[in-house]
Amino acid sequence: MNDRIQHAGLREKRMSAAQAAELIQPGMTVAMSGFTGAGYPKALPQALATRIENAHARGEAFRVKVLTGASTAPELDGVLAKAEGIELRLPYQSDPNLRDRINSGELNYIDMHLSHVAQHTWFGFFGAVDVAVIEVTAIGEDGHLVPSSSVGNNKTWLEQADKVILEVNRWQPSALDGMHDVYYGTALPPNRKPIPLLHADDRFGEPYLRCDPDKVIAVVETDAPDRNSPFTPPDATSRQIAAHLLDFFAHEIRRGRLTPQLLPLQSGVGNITNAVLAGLADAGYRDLTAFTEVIQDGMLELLKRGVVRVASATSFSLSPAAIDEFLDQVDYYRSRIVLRTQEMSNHPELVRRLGCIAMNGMIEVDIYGNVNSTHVAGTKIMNGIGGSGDFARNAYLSVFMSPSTAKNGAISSIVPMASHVDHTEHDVMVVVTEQGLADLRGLAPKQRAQRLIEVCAHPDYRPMLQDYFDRASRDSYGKHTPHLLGEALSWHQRFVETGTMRR
Ligand code: 0RQ
Repeated sequence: MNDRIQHAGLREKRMSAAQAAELIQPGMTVAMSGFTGAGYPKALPQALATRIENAHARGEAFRVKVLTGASTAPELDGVLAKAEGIELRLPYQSDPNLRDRINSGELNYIDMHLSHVAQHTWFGFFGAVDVAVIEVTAIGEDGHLVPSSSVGNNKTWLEQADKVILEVNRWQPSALDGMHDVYYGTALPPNRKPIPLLHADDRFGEPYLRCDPDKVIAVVETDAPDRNSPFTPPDATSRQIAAHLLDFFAHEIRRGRLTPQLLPLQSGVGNITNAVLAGLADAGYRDLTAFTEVIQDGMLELLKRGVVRVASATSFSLSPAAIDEFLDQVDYYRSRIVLRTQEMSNHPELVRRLGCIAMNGMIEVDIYGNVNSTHVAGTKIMNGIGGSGDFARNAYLSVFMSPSTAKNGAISSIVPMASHVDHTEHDVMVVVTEQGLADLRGLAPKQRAQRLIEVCAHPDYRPMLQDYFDRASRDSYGKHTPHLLGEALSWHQRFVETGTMRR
């Protein structure tokens, strides 16, 4: 392992995860690496969970505040949630155990824009960061850190934390060296300067993370894989949604509003976006660019085929087969992939400058175009807003996609009033379901409602939505954005009470 830890002083700080976990005390704010199941610490959180469980068994209180880049894995969020060891969590999660505990009210969860996390930490909004726990691929002789499969907020965590625990993960390919671009030119207002990025693949930072070796209190060696799940082929509904979106792109090219190279793509994670990416390849697109958060198997495939020329992201979340492919052609991919801090990958200034095409999933949209990405029935968190808001508000085109129903048709994804709003009507340009694509640009609220009902709603719910809209248009207190206030959320109430939105 010494080839991975070249700094002599840091080699001396090696210890077991259990020993390192002893250095974390109740109530501490612990900032961890990790973004979409990539680059999270593998050993320390499990050892910390054991320490917490032992403390609880002795009747002692022990919880910590956990800050990350985005979602992690069972070995981090899962074990700490099960140990009842989390007091506060931010900014994004997707772990079933943690989700249940958040929804049972056991802990506080702050769901926030991913681009905001670093700056809010610098502004002091979360208080002091006691310990950073950061996975790296290697430590250089001068103490520089080769990041692992995600960069996330690691730059900020390393700078802001009082103490640092490093996990050096031998499983992470040393070929990652050179793929990262960590920008150290950020400043606090009012001293900020323009960020020098003009193209998706511009490099304007450093390949390594800086770290003061004196702050490092432990170095833990690991050899464990990321939470990489195999790629599932898109289902029929996803393929229909993708087909509508591809028709729309072709239409926009014909109208001269897009070129055949489109604009830098941001795509969320999941089945639908995978289908869109696959569809782009099949439709013959070439030389596209991606300015996004996560590079998954689908994006790697597009890079391989030349459909996408370059991709910028903050996380590299691949299945085992895709990792083999990456290692096989590592020089090819290294020249085409840039991994940045999430502060940069999701930066509103850059998204606006590049004119990204943002494509994200949603839970529901209301007839006026307000999108709920996070809360089922307005109260139960699914994952979080993630980066969708960073991109949607600033994109050239912001697209939200979902099947028109959920839970075998018991829920309509088009509702009279969104039960929680993550993206307001002002940030939502295009809505796609398997039924069709509604282009809401240039439409006033009542026009948007009619379009969404006609084009996107499932036929089973379309008459109910039309009936609501017609009565609201007649009886609403105000007629600009007509609503029947006593009825607007009744669909959700009916679902909570009966398990279906159907009457
Ligand atoms: O739940 O698995 O229990 O059945 O939500 O839904 O249809 O599989 O779609 O995986 O794309 O997720 C909005 C959650 C969609 C996701 C959301 C239930 C549905 C299922 C998943 P089950 P699908 P997806 C980049 C950008 C916010 C973050 C974001 C998301 C589960 O896209 O988290 O965009 N987005 N980040 O049954 C009740 C509804 C529902 C519903 C779906 N109306 N009511 N349940 N579901 N619609 C990534 C990052 O930022 C890191």
